[in-house]
Amino acid sequence: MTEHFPDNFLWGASTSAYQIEGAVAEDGRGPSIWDTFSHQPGNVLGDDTGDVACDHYHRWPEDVALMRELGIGAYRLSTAWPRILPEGRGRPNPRGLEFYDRLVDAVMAENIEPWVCLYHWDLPQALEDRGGWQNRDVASWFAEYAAVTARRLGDRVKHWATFNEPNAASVLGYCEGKHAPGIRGRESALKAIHVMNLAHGLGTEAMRSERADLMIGNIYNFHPREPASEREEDEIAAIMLDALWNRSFPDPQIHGAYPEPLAAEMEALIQPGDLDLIKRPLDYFAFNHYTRSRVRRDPDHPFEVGTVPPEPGAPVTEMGWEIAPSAFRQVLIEAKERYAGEMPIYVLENGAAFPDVIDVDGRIRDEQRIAYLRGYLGAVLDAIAAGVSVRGYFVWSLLDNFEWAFGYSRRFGLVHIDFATLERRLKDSFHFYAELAHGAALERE
Ligand code: IFM
Repeated sequence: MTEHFPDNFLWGASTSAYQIEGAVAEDGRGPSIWDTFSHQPGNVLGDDTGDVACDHYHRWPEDVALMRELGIGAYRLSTAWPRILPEGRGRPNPRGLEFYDRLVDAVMAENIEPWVCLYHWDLPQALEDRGGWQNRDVASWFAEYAAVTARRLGDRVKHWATFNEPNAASVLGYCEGKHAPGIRGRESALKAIHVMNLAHGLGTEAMRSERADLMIGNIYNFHPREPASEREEDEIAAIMLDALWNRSFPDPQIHGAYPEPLAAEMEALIQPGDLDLIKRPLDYFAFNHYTRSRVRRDPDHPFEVGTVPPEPGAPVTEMGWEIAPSAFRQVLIEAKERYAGEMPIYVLENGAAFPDVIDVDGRIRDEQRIAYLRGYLGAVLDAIAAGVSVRGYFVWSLLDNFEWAFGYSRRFGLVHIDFATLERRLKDSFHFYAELAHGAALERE
């Protein structure tokens, strides 16, 4: 069976600054928490760092040409806060702003709409030294950064996101210590969640004061969490992890309240007026989705939550993430019912890591990635048929890149990167996606 996506469906691809740019000490960029974290031995697989990454900072013309060939209508990038404000605040770095200026112009010259996300996890180290996301002042400094960036690019960039997956940045970075800045704790996590929520609200207002015509959102991550057993302790853990991971940002930002299992503890951090600041009208509803998981009580975790591997025999990606397109359809339906209402919905990341092999003829036959995309795009069509107004889908990712604590060992790209030579090579999934972006119907199984 083949099925077409609606006319005007937006096909996109996403990346983020630290994962692709490299050039970490060039043109006045300051260090970020990921520079510090990745240079501490043992934090990242193979002790990989983002020092060079895909060298996109120098090779962006080649990458923009790839975008044109892919046929996408939109490209989502993130700006690096430490490139624009090396100290996190104060005087902007003209060379940092010029880089994004040139990139935005080049993308637009190919009739591709740039979507800009302000925070994809690379907090300036100078601000971490002042308490990072546990310090309320960082929310105001984020708003200054948002204003500077919107002032410079807002004449051309219309779609903005304050944060990408603030849940991952706060939970992995300030609760589990698996990501920068490597902090573990319950109070640190709650503080980071609240300060990031404040930053979203203040940043949104700051951008609106710069220009009234911007479309502003936040990019959540939805990952269904089911109890691993019928034991009460696992059911409680699943409710807690659902609140922490799926709801701690959209609930206050859209409904003005923290979800139940966190609300009482959050009281201590909330100052008068905070929830009004956080709840700002959004112009579109965006989220990322990859998988679902099963939850059990883990007494060693700051929130006593943990996950268990998928059922034996369930299909998984190289991340060990279950491949379950039906869960994606359900997530899209719930996103509309619980949060988006009449707002247009965009999936701003979805994709899969698999061990790619370059065949002797030079081709990368990444059938597993194509099958994953086929299944998940089918779920998008099913959700549209069920009345969910999904307006666009952005694949993660355009390029293989620095996959955080996994370094370069996990490849999500449609374009293969040889990290020794930085040569770009199109995978079969690139051609699959290009056909869809050029208007082909999706062949469904
Ligand atoms: O690579 C990440 C990205 O930075 C945020 N969302 C999930 C992706 C895959 O893990």
